[in-house]
Amino acid sequence: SLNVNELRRLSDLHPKPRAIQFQYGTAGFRTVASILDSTLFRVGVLAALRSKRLDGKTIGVMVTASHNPEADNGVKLVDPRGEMLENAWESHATALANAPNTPALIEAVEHLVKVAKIDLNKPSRVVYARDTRPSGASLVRALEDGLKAIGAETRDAGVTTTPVLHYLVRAINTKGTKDEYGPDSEEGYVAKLTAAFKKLIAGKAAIPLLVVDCANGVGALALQKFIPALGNSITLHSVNDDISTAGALNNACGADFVKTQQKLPASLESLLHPGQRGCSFDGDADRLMYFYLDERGRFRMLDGDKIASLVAAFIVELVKSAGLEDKIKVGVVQTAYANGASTKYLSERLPVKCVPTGVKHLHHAAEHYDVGVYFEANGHGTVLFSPETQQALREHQPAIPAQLTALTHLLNLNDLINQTVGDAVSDMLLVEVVLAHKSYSGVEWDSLYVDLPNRLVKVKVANRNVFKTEDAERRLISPPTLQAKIDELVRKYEDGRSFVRPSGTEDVVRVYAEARAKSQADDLAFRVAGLVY
Ligand code: NG1
Ligand code: ZN
Repeated sequence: SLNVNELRRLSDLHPKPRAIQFQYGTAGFRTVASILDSTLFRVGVLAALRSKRLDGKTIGVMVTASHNPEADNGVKLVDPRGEMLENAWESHATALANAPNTPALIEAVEHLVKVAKIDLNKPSRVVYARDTRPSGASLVRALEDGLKAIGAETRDAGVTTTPVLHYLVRAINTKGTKDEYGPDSEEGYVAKLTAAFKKLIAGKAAIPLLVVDCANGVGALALQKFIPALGNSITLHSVNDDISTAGALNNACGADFVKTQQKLPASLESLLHPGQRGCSFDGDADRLMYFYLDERGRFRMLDGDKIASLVAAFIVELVKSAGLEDKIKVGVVQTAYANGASTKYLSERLPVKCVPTGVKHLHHAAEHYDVGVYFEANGHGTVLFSPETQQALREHQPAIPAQLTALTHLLNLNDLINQTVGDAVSDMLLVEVVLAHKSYSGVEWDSLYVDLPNRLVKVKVANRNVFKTEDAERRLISPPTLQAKIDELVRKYEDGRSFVRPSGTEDVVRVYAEARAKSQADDLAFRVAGLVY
């Protein structure tokens, strides 16, 4: 049963700051680190209870604020298969986080135990990790108190990336079963991915040196583990790998900087020569942006949409070469932020679905395909091979040697790709495999289609909750007359498209616009922003 005294004693050590409302959003709880102590404690309680609800399966907790400023932090829960927390429990998380004091928290916990039918006698297991943020260590102590209050068995995965934590959760829960996902350690993960990578590029021309911007975050630590394991299969030059200087994290570097500023971090300027490519991770290494300098030294960005297009086309080819095109259908999932040119390119080749922002939506939609490729334009994404597809690959009897080669590549891709959540390292190796197979440089990859110029702006509004959307966030239903005004504006621009949605991670409304020319995209974005303001 619930040890109320212990819960009370520990909760009193982590009082909730008054007058603050927390919300479990698309990225879990995320805000300035200094107000998160009580939330971490309560997430510990919740994670331990969720594990009991799921018969002692291991639940994950990741402490990170990803690409957000160093002073922020956040926390999200990972379900047993390595996926995002089930929807219904997001509101339980919000309810616990907002209980004003210890008695109210105890009441909320007792209520949750009842409505969610939690058997408190079940075991409870939780694995947790954090990124390199200075606030992480003390927030993890608050989390540990919450886990202790419920009596969970815990495993501290230390300082590591978000995708490694997701992988660990799945690996732990499948250990010793027929669905075993891989060794349940970070070393095991590195070994699994690097072995697959080496097989995939065997016999291909040497890969040119790749510059990797680690955003001065935990991706730098991950790379330090991958580089020796990769040996001479690829040479990675890690930059922005300073995880000890205060204020360096995500500062003027990293995937979010590259995507939003559409320019090369100054710290990379002297490192790239014309023709050479590089890539940027975000602060917890689950986003990846590529770029290269053209022959005139101009910066060219290869974002999540370009990655999706490259990878999806490659997998379609392999499926065909393996003689499996009747059995295995490849589909792509995007959000409204996908560049219109990418959607056009992809739709002409395979099924494409648009879903609301947030990895959980993309992930779930991708699960409906035999092979589902999903990427957000900002570089977060991965590829999912359905269980039936994996079985079909294992059982397929190739008729000719070329089919065997393609089949082997598909099986190795299944190992190379982190199928719990997007991983910048795994995605980077995936991109390099495709480029090696296609003998593409950045130029050929870039020329799959030409991005429509676009502009993303944020607008601070009094209350972002009055903005309600439909059609995968592409249209507003509230405030009532706004969408008609946006439509009227958009009609004036060649290839114009614009939409407005409330952010799930910041207290702002985002306005996206694209059009035939850059000046038009900027103009449209600012005029729509003017309507919103
Ligand atoms: P919000 O703040 O809801 O726009 C941002 C990103 C999402 C996703 C989440 C989670 C954009 C425009 N939005 O969400 O794609 O990555 O953060 O990190 O990039
Ligand atoms: Zn991230």
